[in-house]
Amino acid sequence: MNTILLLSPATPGFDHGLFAPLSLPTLAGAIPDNWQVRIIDENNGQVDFDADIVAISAHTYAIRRAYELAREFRRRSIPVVLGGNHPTILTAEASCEADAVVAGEGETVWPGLLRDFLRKQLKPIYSPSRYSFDRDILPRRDLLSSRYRFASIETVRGCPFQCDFCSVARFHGARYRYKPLSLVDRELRMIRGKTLFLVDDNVIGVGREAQSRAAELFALLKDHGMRWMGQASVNIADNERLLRLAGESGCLFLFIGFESLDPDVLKDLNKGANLRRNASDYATAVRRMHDNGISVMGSFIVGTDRDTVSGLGELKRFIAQSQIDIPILHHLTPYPGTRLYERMVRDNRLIDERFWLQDPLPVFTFQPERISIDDLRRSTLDMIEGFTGVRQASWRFVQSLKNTRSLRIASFSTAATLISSRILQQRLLRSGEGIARSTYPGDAIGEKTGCPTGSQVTPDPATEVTSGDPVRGDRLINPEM
Ligand code: B12
Ligand code: SF4
Repeated sequence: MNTILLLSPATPGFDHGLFAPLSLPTLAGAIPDNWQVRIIDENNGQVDFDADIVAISAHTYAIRRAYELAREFRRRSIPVVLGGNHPTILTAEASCEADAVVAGEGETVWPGLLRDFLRKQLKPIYSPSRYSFDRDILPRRDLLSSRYRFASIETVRGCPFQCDFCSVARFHGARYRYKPLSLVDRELRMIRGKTLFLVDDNVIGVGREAQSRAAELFALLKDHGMRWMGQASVNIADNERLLRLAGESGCLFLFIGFESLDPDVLKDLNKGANLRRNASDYATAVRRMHDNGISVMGSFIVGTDRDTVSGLGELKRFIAQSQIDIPILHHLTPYPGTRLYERMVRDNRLIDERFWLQDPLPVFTFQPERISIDDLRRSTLDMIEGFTGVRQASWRFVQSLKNTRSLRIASFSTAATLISSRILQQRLLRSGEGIARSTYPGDAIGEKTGCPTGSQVTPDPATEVTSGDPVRGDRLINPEM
């Protein structure tokens, strides 16, 4: 029997023991039965070369390591297929490092691709259309190591929002595609353990259909006696009924992208769900989630063109006094496939136009307009010290305990805040050692082979946002069912 190895590259500097990955088990579930399938997540195991063909999954933040591994497999004459977000968007770049690139979702491509492989006729690029969850494909979680703390599950793809920094709508489309609840039910029966990570980008979504689907999903999770964590837009707090159902269904944590306190930044980021909300609305949203026993991971974006040292000081004070259980900071990063990236390339603002080939991945990829990178680094480190200092960490722990009445949740929240803050702190301290330019040998090879050396977005109809109607913030007012 032929063997295919599905491989996820290491992303050092991030924490990986927590959530079981879903990309590889999902692909494994779609591979014909006459193939032996192996999975290696390099974050949780060691790479070996025991395969007839290897398929590597990579987002931008892991692409450098993906290319390194691809070269090693090809050196050993093992054909390489690359897929995932980055190869889909920068297909030409990825095709320099692979025998075949899959640009798009990977469920339906395998019978044809593996037949081509057996005939030694792999095509350079496969562009499957978006998957409509119409087949009986179940993720092969049985092939994963048992070392992950929480199982993951996906129930929907697509997002009608068009946040400037996010590639989800481009990759998965602007319309929701729901996994049938009968399939979700079958997956839930197969999952060992009772605590889940719902990887859906927004567990509530927007519009009546999305919200009645959310209610059905919560009922199913409740029937299974699950506890779960997920991601939602802040408008979940406007819908008391849905919030109550989420709480009753075992929701422990929600990741909420608050992003900014500044309405102009929210407009710049096109953060539809948050427009017309201010700091006091955020505080109300947090309180309502707590009232339903749900703990809040609140994410804020720093390093935008409007940030100043004093603005970041204000954000620090807001977070310090807020009841957010797990505050998280993200530096604005123009990942390929986003409008932000296209603008940064057009305006020639990227410090390194292929920053994803640097090792380690840089925190600072462009110079914001109103704050120097050194000040931004200092202000962020200062905020992190606030989160992790004994006084604030203990105060937040006590608040979490009071708000959620759960020692388990409060302890987990404190640990998660400390771990995520430390990860960013280390990246920031390393980034102070100087802003490196790409050191990857790809550029030299590119010159020899004619592969692209600069940034380019491959226009690919499969990944264009053509369907669906982008959602504007004003449609989110009164989203009651
Ligand atoms: C879950 C998730 C996480 C989890 C990961 C948990 C885990 N163990 O996997 C957590 C919360 C840890 C996380 C963290 C981060 N994430 Co994240 N995350 C996601 C999310 C919401 C879902 C991914 C998922 O599992 N989908 C379900 C699986 C089945 O789909 P899939 O991975 O897309 O795979 C399909 C296709 O891509 C394709 N495919 C994939 N690989 C391959 C390979 C081959 C060979 C083929 C043929 C096909 C193929 O086929 C699959 C089936 O259709 C996505 C958003 C999204 N909707 O994609 C963001 C996303 C992937 N994350 C993103 C980012 C930026 C991050 C962080 C860097 C954020 C940060 N600053 O800390 C960190 C990095 C973490 C790290 N280094 O490990 C970005 C990536 C952008 C980019 N261009 O790289 C995304 C797209 C979100 C966004 N807003 O843009 N993330
Ligand atoms: S709401 Fe915004 S950040 Fe979240 S998936 Fe949709 S476009 Fe991306």
